[in-house]
Amino acid sequence: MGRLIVISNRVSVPKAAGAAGAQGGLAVALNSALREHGGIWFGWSGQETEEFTGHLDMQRNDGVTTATIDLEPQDIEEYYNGYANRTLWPLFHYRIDLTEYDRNFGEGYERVNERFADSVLPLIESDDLVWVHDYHLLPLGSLLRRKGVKNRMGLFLHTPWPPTRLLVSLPLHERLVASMLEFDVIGFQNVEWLESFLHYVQKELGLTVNPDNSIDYQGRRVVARAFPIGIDYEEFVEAAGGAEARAAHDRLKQSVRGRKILIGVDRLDYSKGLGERFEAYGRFLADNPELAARAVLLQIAPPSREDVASYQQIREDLERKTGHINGAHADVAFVPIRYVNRGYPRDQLAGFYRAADIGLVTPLRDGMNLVAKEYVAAQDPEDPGVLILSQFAGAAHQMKDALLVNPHSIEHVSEAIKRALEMPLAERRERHARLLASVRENDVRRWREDFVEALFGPPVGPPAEPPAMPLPAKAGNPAEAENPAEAEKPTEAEKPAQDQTA
Ligand code: GDG
Repeated sequence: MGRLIVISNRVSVPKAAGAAGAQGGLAVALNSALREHGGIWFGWSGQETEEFTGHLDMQRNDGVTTATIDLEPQDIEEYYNGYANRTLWPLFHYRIDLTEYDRNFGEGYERVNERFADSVLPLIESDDLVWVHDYHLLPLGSLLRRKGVKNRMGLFLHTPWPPTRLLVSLPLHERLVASMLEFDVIGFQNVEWLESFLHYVQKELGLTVNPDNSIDYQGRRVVARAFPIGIDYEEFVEAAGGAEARAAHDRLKQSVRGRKILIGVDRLDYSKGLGERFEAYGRFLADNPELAARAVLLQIAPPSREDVASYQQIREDLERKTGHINGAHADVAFVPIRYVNRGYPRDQLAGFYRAADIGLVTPLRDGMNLVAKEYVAAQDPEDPGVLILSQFAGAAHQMKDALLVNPHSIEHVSEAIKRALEMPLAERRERHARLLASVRENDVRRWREDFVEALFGPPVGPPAEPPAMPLPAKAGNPAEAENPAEAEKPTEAEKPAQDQTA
């Protein structure tokens, strides 16, 4: 198997020993894949340069080679803040009301993808596998093909894929999606997004989808499949049992003085449904005065994408809602919502999760949502908390033992909070045990192994040792399979997704 070339918008450089565990699960998984296969992680440094030079900053840390480029201000504005985060992100999260269609954004997006292609091209060797991540880089495969790259290339989309009726509102949508078909493997978080993609390909591009969900396009076969992402289970369970997590757990528990704890942990993003969540909590407080003073909602929401206006808007909106609810329900010695606009180290986060009686994960739309999985992994199996999960998170496909809610219905979420607070221990344990088994089994290692295996592709070529005597022709004898349909049968790796949920 060749080396891996991982390409994503940003690169997570492995920290020196001692800061281990500071990275998120995805970075840890990709770094361990890179250590195993060898290779390079390429992307934007996050730094700005006055004029784009294409200079590659190559570094080797902790067994992983990274290569980064700086971008110029116009690139960042049009590609990152523009097309990626003001056009594709809202559109892919079904928010066409927030989607901005600006021709400059589209041009900036293509220009930066071209810059990515030119910069990474000299790093790719003939039998490398190229693994591209996310909505920032959808046309990258086709640009690399145009520059002569013949390698196996895959794309994994971390976000949802929108329904065709929404996607067609994007100018030049056909061109964008057709460019994706230059990848050999296209991965989605679950079968729902996969089916939306296949629907689009048939309806708008007029292509035929084979029974194994592959698509034949310009003489090549593209495999589309669901690869549900998971967390680094072992690492997270270990973190939750460590000293730092225990200290964070005890600190939080002491501070609430016997009250029940609800926890939310989300990047400050409109897709995460924070406003609706706060309203639902306000409704819960109003409808259940006897329980209201016995619970606290801790919402951790580190700011993100602060240069984009809709993100400034959500911040103001949440501050107003928190003030309103706290004003109505607080007491001299008690505040019902603790809204914290900052991030915490992973180990502390694990301790907070473990201290919480309810994990409140209510995005309006989410590719997967790893917080739901982290919450489950951090619980004490003898006395676990209850996960309340949006039916619109990709994770809901796998986590049917959570209390699944419609995050748009403040009544539904409010009732789920009451039900979770009153849930008997036996039911909590049963639900948690099933959720934990699924989180453990479908972890990030499995995700990346499945993807890399699919990317590696079906075995090719004749058997190394041809039989000495020709065997009599017989149906089903692979050595004799002259029927191309027989030879083209999908391998296990190519078969349609076994989204654990289905
Ligand atoms: C995208 C897709 C998909 C959050 N606050 C802190 C902190 N976090 C960590 C969480 C979790 C991660 O950030 C968030 O992951 P999510 O999956 O919830 O969401 P996105 O950032 O939107 O990620 C999503 C994911 O990609 C993977 O494919 O699941 O659907 O949108 O790991 O723990 N980490 C630390 N401190 C914080 O305060 N250390």
